[in-house]
Amino acid sequence: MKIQSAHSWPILDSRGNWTIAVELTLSGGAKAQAQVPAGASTGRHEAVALPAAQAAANVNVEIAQALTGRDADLPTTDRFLIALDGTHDKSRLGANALLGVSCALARALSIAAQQPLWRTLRDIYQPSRPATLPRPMINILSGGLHAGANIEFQDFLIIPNTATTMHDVLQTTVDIHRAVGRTLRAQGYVLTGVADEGGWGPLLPSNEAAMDVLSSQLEGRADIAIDVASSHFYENGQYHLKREGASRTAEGMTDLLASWTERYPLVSAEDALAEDDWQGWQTLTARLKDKLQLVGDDFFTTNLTRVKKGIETGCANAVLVKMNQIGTLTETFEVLEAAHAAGYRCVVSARSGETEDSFLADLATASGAGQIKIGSITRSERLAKYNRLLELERSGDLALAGPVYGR
Ligand code: 2PG
Ligand code: MG
Repeated sequence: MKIQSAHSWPILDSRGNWTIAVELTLSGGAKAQAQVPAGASTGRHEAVALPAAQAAANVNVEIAQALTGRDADLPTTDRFLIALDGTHDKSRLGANALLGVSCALARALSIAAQQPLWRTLRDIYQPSRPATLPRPMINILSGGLHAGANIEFQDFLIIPNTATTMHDVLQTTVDIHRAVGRTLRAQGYVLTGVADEGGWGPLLPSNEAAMDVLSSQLEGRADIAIDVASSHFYENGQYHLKREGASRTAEGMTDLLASWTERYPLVSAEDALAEDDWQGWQTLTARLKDKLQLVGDDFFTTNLTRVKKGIETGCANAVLVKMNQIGTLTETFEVLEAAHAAGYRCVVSARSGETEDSFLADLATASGAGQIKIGSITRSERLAKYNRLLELERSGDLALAGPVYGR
């Protein structure tokens, strides 16, 4: 099978920013689209997304010309595009242009093979690892860059660890999301809508207040995960918690998390320290790796070189995997493979600027990553993925991954 044509055009994402859609047609007639997400709290080491119009033009002219007539093999195409771009960060053609092509090709191949997307991805990249429905960590309260910096920490999430089906995971989430909303209103917080990922974004006095409200509504049905997204309030060696009028060193942040593991059912912490605070991460990991899943997002940026360095230096014990941080599916699966081989866990993640594309649900399932982070249950760009997971569950072939606890 050959690639027959590639087209791209600008579309809007969930924040009303322009991103791109890509459509690929194969010689057998299979045709598929993919849509590319975008972050707000982006890591400094992410591959570079170009403005949508420019990325779309690159697909329509240079990439379309280069790909037409080539074999429709996914890893070969990804490597060809990486070489065609020629930069270390995909800044010439755009990581968004490359990812759109990569995902549209995967989907076109699955259509040609008449099988679900997750099976095609698994057959290409992970033939020996069992596919599973990922257990979601789901945003209930938001802060940081996703909620007008009301508090500094970005995500307060639940992991419905007692649920045994995706349906139960989501029912638990609906119950807790509503209960937290009611509690906030009862405590006098004004809720005028939801934050970028569908969680509540109230003007709380401190990060700890968010932990108090959330933990009060769990009823033993879920544990807590947080995304500190700390690079965004780190300056000159200090983590500045403006809302509570305090600053902490890396050690002070580690002390705070250690105390939270004693007081709350906290099992996972993402980007607890900043993206280049390697020394801080080493100490944090040495101290808390047996109690917490310590996830690197901006810290790793789904970049194989950074993940390998983290493994070698004993930093973190889990990787947040975002395909647009690196720009191709082939490199995304390389990171998953390296993490798994080292015993690091993986959380496949959406971006805060999302589209109605459900690709991520199939990616997480195919990879056997075991965990997914998509956002909350009140916005359709998130529900596209959750509802796809429900559809996959219905097929009966896939089990829900086990509960997630700290280590
Ligand atoms: C994160 C993501 C998703 P963004 O930090 O993990 O929540 O946010 O896409 O803005 O980087
Ligand atoms: Mg993050």
